[in-house]
Amino acid sequence: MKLCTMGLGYIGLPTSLMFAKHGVDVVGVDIHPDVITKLNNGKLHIEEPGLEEVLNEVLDAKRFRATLDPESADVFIIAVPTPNNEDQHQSCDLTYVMQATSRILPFVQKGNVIIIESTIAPRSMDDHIKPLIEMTGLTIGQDIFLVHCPERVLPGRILEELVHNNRIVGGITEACSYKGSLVYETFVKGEIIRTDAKTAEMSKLMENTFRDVNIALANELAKVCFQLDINVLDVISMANKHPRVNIHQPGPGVGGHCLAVDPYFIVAKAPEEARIIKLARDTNVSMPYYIVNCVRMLLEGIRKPKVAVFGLAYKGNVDDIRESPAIDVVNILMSMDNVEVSLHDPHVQSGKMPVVSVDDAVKDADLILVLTDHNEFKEMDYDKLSNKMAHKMVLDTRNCIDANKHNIKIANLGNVFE
Ligand code: SAJ
Repeated sequence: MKLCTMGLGYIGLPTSLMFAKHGVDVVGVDIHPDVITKLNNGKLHIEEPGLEEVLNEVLDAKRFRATLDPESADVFIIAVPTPNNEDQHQSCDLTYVMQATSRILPFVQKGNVIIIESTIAPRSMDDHIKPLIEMTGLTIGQDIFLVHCPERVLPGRILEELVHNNRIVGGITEACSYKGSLVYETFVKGEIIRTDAKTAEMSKLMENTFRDVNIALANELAKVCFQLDINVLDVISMANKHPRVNIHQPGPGVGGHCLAVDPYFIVAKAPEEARIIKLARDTNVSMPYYIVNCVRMLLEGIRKPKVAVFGLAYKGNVDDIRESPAIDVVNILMSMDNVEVSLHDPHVQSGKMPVVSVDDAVKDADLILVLTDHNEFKEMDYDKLSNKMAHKMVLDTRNCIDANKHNIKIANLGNVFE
């Protein structure tokens, strides 16, 4: 089998490499020449545990190569970004998916399977992608097979989840679903569930929406508890002792290219009905302002305070800063008069943001503000670090540091003003 993947980002690359590892001849296509050069030289442009080893393994076996242009294959996978449009409800921008799909059309032949893995708004397959493919003159379900198989892997655990997660294969026809499922049987050990395209689209969106709404509930609870002088983290751990309750963790907000983006695709399609989903988004978007307010209160009375921000990535142990709430917090802090801000993130390369070493970041700082739960931050000796600070204050917005291990107070969202 030969596979041609369009898009070599956080999803397209690991997926391509996994197919190659399991004997498929893979050509990966990306529009960025520097990405192509790096990958063909065995170097990654993204951070993901274990991935570079697999890249080198499949390069050595000559099962994978990266290139700028698509070519004929048995199976095509489209894994390009679907950002939000800048319209009222932030609907799904299908531009990249349509462009990538158009680019493979000259190479599509009878018998091919075309798979859309990008997350897309409900009905995108039926209303937009199907008509585009039909321009080839080939009959879907007979000559070629079109499916939506949404990716569901968790950054940081992609290699494991690619193999073990269940997969939803939503075909335009039943024959499409069947052909699509055969492709994933190459390496997927989880259940491969066949359905239609629109059910697959909506299921994927609701998975991320479910999580976003639950995090919003935790964030709302944090605000309510703050008003009432109750420790939100204690409340969550008590309530979660109930066998059917699982309140999520409050924090500086929700980031990444999934949870902070996908729920809007549903809202945009049914704004009158999708009210809880929209409110949850608004709550999560408000969290950076809430955090800055906490910071402002902690720094009250200090004439020209310095805040050392620990963590820019949207979550722990990844280098991805897309939609990161930490970036929003930093931007608000930087817009404030008289506040100096230093940035430290061991996973984010300088260039994307002006990050500095831990020592430079904390020197003369009044507050360490932990915004990302990287392992490095959990293991630091804050007593030692605080000796370099003007004031010994730490606010751990992710509740990731063991406060009992330190003499200085490590505040979190539950006890920030105790
Ligand atoms: N977060 C909280 N509180 C929590 C849990 C998470 O504030 O209790 C924050 C994180 O810090 C982060 C954001 O939410 O900023 C999202 O992180 P995440 O780990 O929940 O999810 P992602 O965006 O890395 O990956 C999600 C996953 N979806 C679900 O778990 C339902 C993954 O399986 C999907 O494949 C991925 O989206 C995707 O690509 O759609």
